Amino acid sequence: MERSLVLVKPDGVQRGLIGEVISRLERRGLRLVAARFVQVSQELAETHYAIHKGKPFYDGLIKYITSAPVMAMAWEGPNAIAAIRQTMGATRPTEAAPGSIRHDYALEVGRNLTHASDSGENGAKEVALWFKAEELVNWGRDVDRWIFEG
Ligand code: DAT
Ligand code: MG
Repeated sequence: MERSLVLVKPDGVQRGLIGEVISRLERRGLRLVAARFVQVSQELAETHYAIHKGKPFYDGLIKYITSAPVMAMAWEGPNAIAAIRQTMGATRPTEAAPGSIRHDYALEVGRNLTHASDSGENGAKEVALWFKAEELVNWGRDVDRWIFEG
Protein backbone atom coordinates (compact mmCIF):
# COMPACT_ATOMS: atom_id res chain seq x y z
CA MET A 1 0.00 0.00 0.00
CA GLU A 2 1.53 3.33 -1.08
CA ARG A 3 1.21 6.63 0.74
CA SER A 4 1.38 10.15 -0.70
CA LEU A 5 1.54 13.56 0.79
CA VAL A 6 -1.12 15.78 -0.77
CA LEU A 7 -1.16 19.54 -0.36
CA VAL A 8 -3.93 21.86 -1.37
CA LYS A 9 -1.64 24.83 -1.91
CA PRO A 10 -2.52 28.42 -0.92
CA ASP A 11 -4.28 29.15 -4.23
CA GLY A 12 -6.46 26.06 -3.82
CA VAL A 13 -7.37 27.05 -0.27
CA GLN A 14 -8.10 30.66 -1.25
CA ARG A 15 -10.24 29.53 -4.16
CA GLY A 16 -12.34 27.20 -2.01
CA LEU A 17 -11.09 24.00 -3.65
CA ILE A 18 -10.16 21.96 -0.53
CA GLY A 19 -13.45 20.10 -0.72
CA GLU A 20 -13.13 19.47 -4.45
CA VAL A 21 -9.66 17.92 -4.01
CA ILE A 22 -10.77 15.77 -1.06
CA SER A 23 -13.92 14.75 -2.89
CA ARG A 24 -12.03 13.58 -5.98
CA LEU A 25 -9.53 11.56 -3.91
CA GLU A 26 -12.34 9.99 -1.86
CA ARG A 27 -14.32 9.09 -4.97
CA ARG A 28 -11.20 7.58 -6.53
CA GLY A 29 -11.20 5.13 -3.61
CA LEU A 30 -8.13 6.42 -1.80
CA ARG A 31 -8.12 6.34 2.00
CA LEU A 32 -7.36 9.41 4.12
CA VAL A 33 -4.60 8.83 6.67
CA ALA A 34 -4.00 12.29 8.15
CA ALA A 35 -4.96 15.93 7.66
CA ARG A 36 -3.73 19.24 9.03
CA PHE A 37 -4.60 22.81 8.04
CA VAL A 38 -1.38 24.75 8.44
CA GLN A 39 0.49 27.95 7.73
CA VAL A 40 3.76 26.62 6.30
CA SER A 41 6.97 27.91 7.90
CA GLN A 42 9.95 29.01 5.84
CA GLU A 43 11.91 26.07 7.27
CA LEU A 44 9.30 23.43 6.33
CA ALA A 45 8.92 24.95 2.85
CA GLU A 46 12.68 24.84 2.27
CA THR A 47 12.95 21.23 3.46
CA HIS A 48 9.94 20.13 1.42
CA TYR A 49 11.22 21.76 -1.78
CA ALA A 50 14.98 21.14 -1.14
CA ILE A 51 15.23 19.23 -4.42
CA HIS A 52 14.32 22.40 -6.35
CA LYS A 53 16.89 24.65 -4.60
CA GLY A 54 18.91 26.61 -7.15
CA LYS A 55 16.27 26.39 -9.89
CA PRO A 56 15.02 29.67 -11.36
CA PHE A 57 11.52 29.19 -9.93
CA TYR A 58 12.69 28.19 -6.42
CA ASP A 59 12.31 31.58 -4.68
CA GLY A 60 8.85 32.09 -6.15
CA LEU A 61 7.86 28.57 -5.14
CA ILE A 62 8.87 29.14 -1.50
CA LYS A 63 7.08 32.48 -1.46
CA TYR A 64 3.94 30.89 -2.93
CA ILE A 65 3.76 27.92 -0.55
CA THR A 66 4.33 30.13 2.53
CA SER A 67 1.99 32.93 1.38
CA ALA A 68 -1.19 31.61 3.05
CA PRO A 69 -2.42 28.39 4.72
CA VAL A 70 -2.34 25.01 3.00
CA MET A 71 -4.35 21.85 3.61
CA ALA A 72 -1.84 19.05 4.18
CA MET A 73 -3.00 15.45 3.94
CA ALA A 74 -1.69 11.92 3.69
CA TRP A 75 -3.62 9.49 1.48
CA GLU A 76 -3.05 5.80 0.87
CA GLY A 77 -4.07 3.01 -1.45
CA PRO A 78 -2.73 0.57 -4.00
CA ASN A 79 -0.94 2.58 -6.72
CA ALA A 80 -1.65 5.73 -4.69
CA ILE A 81 1.29 7.67 -6.19
CA ALA A 82 0.32 7.13 -9.82
CA ALA A 83 -3.41 7.48 -9.12
CA ILE A 84 -3.08 10.75 -7.21
CA ARG A 85 -0.67 12.33 -9.70
CA GLN A 86 -3.09 11.39 -12.46
CA THR A 87 -5.99 12.96 -10.57
CA MET A 88 -3.90 16.13 -10.08
CA GLY A 89 -2.68 16.27 -13.69
CA ALA A 90 0.67 17.31 -15.15
CA THR A 91 2.72 20.01 -13.42
CA ARG A 92 1.90 22.53 -16.17
CA PRO A 93 -1.87 22.99 -16.19
CA THR A 94 -1.91 23.43 -19.98
CA GLU A 95 -0.35 19.96 -20.30
CA ALA A 96 -2.64 18.33 -17.72
CA ALA A 97 -5.12 15.75 -19.00
CA PRO A 98 -8.70 16.92 -19.43
CA GLY A 99 -10.67 16.02 -16.33
CA SER A 100 -7.68 16.38 -14.01
CA ILE A 101 -7.74 19.01 -11.27
CA ARG A 102 -4.96 21.12 -12.79
CA HIS A 103 -6.65 20.99 -16.18
CA ASP A 104 -10.05 21.83 -14.81
CA TYR A 105 -9.04 24.61 -12.40
CA ALA A 106 -5.61 26.04 -13.23
CA LEU A 107 -3.74 27.99 -15.90
CA GLU A 108 -0.18 28.56 -14.66
CA VAL A 109 2.57 26.26 -13.37
CA GLY A 110 3.20 28.65 -10.48
CA ARG A 111 -0.46 28.43 -9.40
CA ASN A 112 -1.13 24.74 -9.97
CA LEU A 113 -3.22 24.18 -6.83
CA THR A 114 -1.85 20.94 -5.44
CA HIS A 115 1.20 18.92 -4.52
CA ALA A 116 1.44 15.14 -4.63
CA SER A 117 4.44 12.90 -3.92
CA ASP A 118 6.21 11.53 -7.00
CA SER A 119 7.35 8.08 -5.76
CA GLY A 120 6.57 5.64 -2.99
CA GLU A 121 9.89 6.46 -1.34
CA ASN A 122 9.25 10.21 -1.47
CA GLY A 123 5.68 9.64 -0.33
CA ALA A 124 6.92 7.98 2.85
CA LYS A 125 9.55 10.69 3.38
CA GLU A 126 7.15 13.59 2.80
CA VAL A 127 4.43 12.11 5.02
CA ALA A 128 7.04 11.76 7.78
CA LEU A 129 8.17 15.36 7.22
CA TRP A 130 4.66 16.83 7.46
CA PHE A 131 3.11 14.56 10.11
CA LYS A 132 4.09 13.09 13.45
CA ALA A 133 3.71 9.32 13.70
CA GLU A 134 0.79 9.71 16.13
CA GLU A 135 -1.11 11.87 13.63
CA LEU A 136 -1.27 9.00 11.10
CA VAL A 137 -4.49 7.05 11.53
CA ASN A 138 -4.51 3.34 10.79
CA TRP A 139 -8.04 2.39 9.93
CA GLY A 140 -10.15 0.40 7.52
CA ARG A 141 -13.42 0.98 5.70
CA ASP A 142 -16.10 -1.65 5.20
CA VAL A 143 -15.95 -0.84 1.50
CA ASP A 144 -12.18 -1.41 1.23
CA ARG A 145 -12.65 -4.95 -0.12
CA TRP A 146 -14.67 -3.55 -3.00
CA ILE A 147 -11.89 -1.08 -3.93
CA PHE A 148 -8.66 -2.83 -2.89
CA GLU A 149 -8.26 -6.22 -4.58
CA GLY A 150 -5.56 -7.55 -2.24
P1 DAT B 1 4.92 18.64 -9.27
O1 DAT B 1 4.30 19.61 -8.30
O2 DAT B 1 3.99 18.29 -10.40
O3 DAT B 1 5.50 17.43 -8.61
P2 DAT B 1 7.69 19.57 -9.58
O4 DAT B 1 8.02 18.71 -8.41
O5 DAT B 1 8.50 19.40 -10.81
O6 DAT B 1 6.14 19.42 -9.99
O7 DAT B 1 7.79 21.11 -9.16
C1 DAT B 1 7.27 21.53 -7.92
C2 DAT B 1 6.50 22.79 -8.12
O8 DAT B 1 7.38 23.83 -8.56
C3 DAT B 1 5.41 22.72 -9.18
O9 DAT B 1 4.20 22.21 -8.69
C4 DAT B 1 5.29 24.16 -9.59
C5 DAT B 1 6.71 24.68 -9.47
N1 DAT B 1 7.40 24.60 -10.76
C6 DAT B 1 7.93 23.51 -11.33
N2 DAT B 1 8.50 23.79 -12.51
C7 DAT B 1 8.32 25.12 -12.69
C8 DAT B 1 8.66 26.03 -13.70
N3 DAT B 1 9.32 25.65 -14.80
N4 DAT B 1 8.30 27.34 -13.54
C9 DAT B 1 7.64 27.75 -12.45
N5 DAT B 1 7.28 26.93 -11.44
C10 DAT B 1 7.61 25.63 -11.55
MG1 MG C 1 7.13 17.24 -7.36
